[in-house]
Amino acid sequence: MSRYNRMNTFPPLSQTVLTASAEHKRLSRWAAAQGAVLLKNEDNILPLAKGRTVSLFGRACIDYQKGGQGSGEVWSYHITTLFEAFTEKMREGKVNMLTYPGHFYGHKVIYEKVTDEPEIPEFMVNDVVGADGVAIIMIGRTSTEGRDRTAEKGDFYLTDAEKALVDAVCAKTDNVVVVLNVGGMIDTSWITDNPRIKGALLAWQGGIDGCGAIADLLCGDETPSGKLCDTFAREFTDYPSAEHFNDSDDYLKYYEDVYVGYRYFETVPGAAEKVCYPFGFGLSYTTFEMSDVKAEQNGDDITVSVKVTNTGDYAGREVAQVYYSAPQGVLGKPRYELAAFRKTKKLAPGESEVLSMTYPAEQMASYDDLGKLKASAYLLEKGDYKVFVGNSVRNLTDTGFAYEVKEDFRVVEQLSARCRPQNLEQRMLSDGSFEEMPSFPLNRPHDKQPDFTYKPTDKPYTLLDVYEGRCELDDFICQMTDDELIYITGGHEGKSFSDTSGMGGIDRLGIPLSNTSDGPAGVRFRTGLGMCATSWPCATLVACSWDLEVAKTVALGGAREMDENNLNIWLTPAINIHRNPLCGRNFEYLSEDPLLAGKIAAEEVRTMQSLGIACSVKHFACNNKETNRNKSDSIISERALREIYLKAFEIVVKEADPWTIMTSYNKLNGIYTSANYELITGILRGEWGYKGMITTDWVTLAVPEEELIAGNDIKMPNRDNAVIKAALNEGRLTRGDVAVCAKRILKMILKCM
Ligand code: BMA
Repeated sequence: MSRYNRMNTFPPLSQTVLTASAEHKRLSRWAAAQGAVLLKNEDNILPLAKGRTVSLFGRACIDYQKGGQGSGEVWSYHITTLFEAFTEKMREGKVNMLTYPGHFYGHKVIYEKVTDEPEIPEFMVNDVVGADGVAIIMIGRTSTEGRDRTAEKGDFYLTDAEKALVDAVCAKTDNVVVVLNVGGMIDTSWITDNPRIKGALLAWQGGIDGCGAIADLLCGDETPSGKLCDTFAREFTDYPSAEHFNDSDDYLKYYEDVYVGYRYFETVPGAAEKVCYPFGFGLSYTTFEMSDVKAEQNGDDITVSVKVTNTGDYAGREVAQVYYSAPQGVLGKPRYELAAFRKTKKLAPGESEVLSMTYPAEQMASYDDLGKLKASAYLLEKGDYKVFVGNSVRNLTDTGFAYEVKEDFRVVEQLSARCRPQNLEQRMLSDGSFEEMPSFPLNRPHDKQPDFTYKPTDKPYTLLDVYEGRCELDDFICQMTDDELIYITGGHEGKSFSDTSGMGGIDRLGIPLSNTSDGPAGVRFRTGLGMCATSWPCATLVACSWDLEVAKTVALGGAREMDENNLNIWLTPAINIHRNPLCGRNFEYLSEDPLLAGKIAAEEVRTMQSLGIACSVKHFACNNKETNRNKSDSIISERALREIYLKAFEIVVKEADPWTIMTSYNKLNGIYTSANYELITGILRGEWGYKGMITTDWVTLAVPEEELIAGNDIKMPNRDNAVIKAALNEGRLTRGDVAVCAKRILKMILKCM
């Protein structure tokens, strides 16, 4: 119970030793190097030969985007620039940098936008050519919560000025390396199609010392080992969700159904050639061979083992990826789906490692939402489920093993229909055609809850009495007045350095206030305090590491900084699916694939909660667009909802038992997620067995009492208590409805003590 006495108190300076420390900066730099993806390396232009002359181009080399904006932005002290990072490498004798570009870009007028790209003097290129040097061009992008990106120049596409820069450099040399400092998918066809660009590193937004990581990678102090967590297509319009992404500010229709990301590009005829860089792809400075491939069934599990050998000249790491290919059957299926993955340790040249990966055969089932075979059931259809292993979805070896289903179909899990759409006219099938969708009714149940009858007492037990076993929680709750129950189901301003509020805080009952703080890239302090924390690599980069150790490192670092600042609930991880490149918050999310997202996030949750820091897995669910996010209705089939958009949450709930989950702002098939009984009590609690606490996002528009009835326990950052009091008095709500929510909040606070 190390925290009880310091909860909701400002930390003494002596306590905050790891926050924004050099040690955490070093760890952040290491993590950033693990998730960068080497897209191109012709003529082995990389790693840079020792002492090679380099010259930096692009205003991003002095204006690095460490992460995205909004609640996910972390205030950090100095962010290393690429110019500084290469200056350090020059001091170490690794490279010889022509230094004036840093001065050139540094002296330009104040840049208005991340994409402002000044015209360069010709001598800047001539000099690097004259020295037989390498021109490194860095392109930066940022995005923010609350606003979506655009499929225009300066966002998904290069600006004319950026294109002119690339053309001016490539006109004189083909020793060109491009670095992408971006938070999400952009057009990469100008890299793929241009032979004069020999090298390309997708470095994402790598946190406080992401540029140090870039320099480590380009100079060979680190070998790239990241793999794409998303498909990079040629044009924005190549994505199946592009056509309708901006149909309306009031709704978002998921017509592409389960065919999102590689599930679309590798399945639907004609889509494959639209891909510049496929899911799971990433080069290394060395080469690897996968051999001794074995796949077998062990009871209900499938185990795949593969020997990975470093056959090249550099130490490096490889990611073994297991995919299955299900029979199309009646329901139709993506051609491949990721089943498991493992990353090798750093292998020296010639060194091997045998990786073994196991997953349950049931994982390959599909959900029959329309009752074509067995309504509302996950089922395996007749035929062979072939198993493959490789190092990207495009580079797979058939293991020769197939999991055979002899019967027409096998029910794996019988559920009930929930969260079905009223007006999704159609949805995509695996051949790219569409089928009509029926309209289903809205459903708003209201359970009868236990009374928790009020038992007044002059000398109430405190929550510490509950914690130390002198009082049962139910008895503790019975001593709470209606007003106290209502009070605890809303957030309250706390005494902390964060800019979000706390949960709990009733002195009469010794309920401490557990303070919250954003966000996925690190602890976000209140703006203007001058307080700084470590900014860790963005979530998308962490996912591209395909390495649970990286997830653990970031989660451990952030949780330690939460703890030493007396903060208890860390509003992370954010695990919505990368459905469309334009979603403004993709930098905070993990992947187009729910298994990769779920496994990475589960490791983060286990890690932070091992320190007694609560997570808040967000935003549950289908927050895949920022425009009008407080009102927009995500309209989606039950199959796509369960198989894709809920799946990462399901993995985290079942494998990591998150203490809190944050519902999203948006509606789901007509009902706000924060007031969606079928989603919260039906699926999350009823089907997955979730026992934790559920918070709204900050300022939701649902009817407050409907949120409590649905099982959304606490309204953040605060609530209008009179509204709930009126609902109680008018019988629209019972004391029990409020008490069961208060109980889950108190159980969470007890875990934080
Ligand atoms: C909301 C959301 C959440 C965030 C919360 C608290 O706007 O963006 O992701 O955790 O604010 O700042």
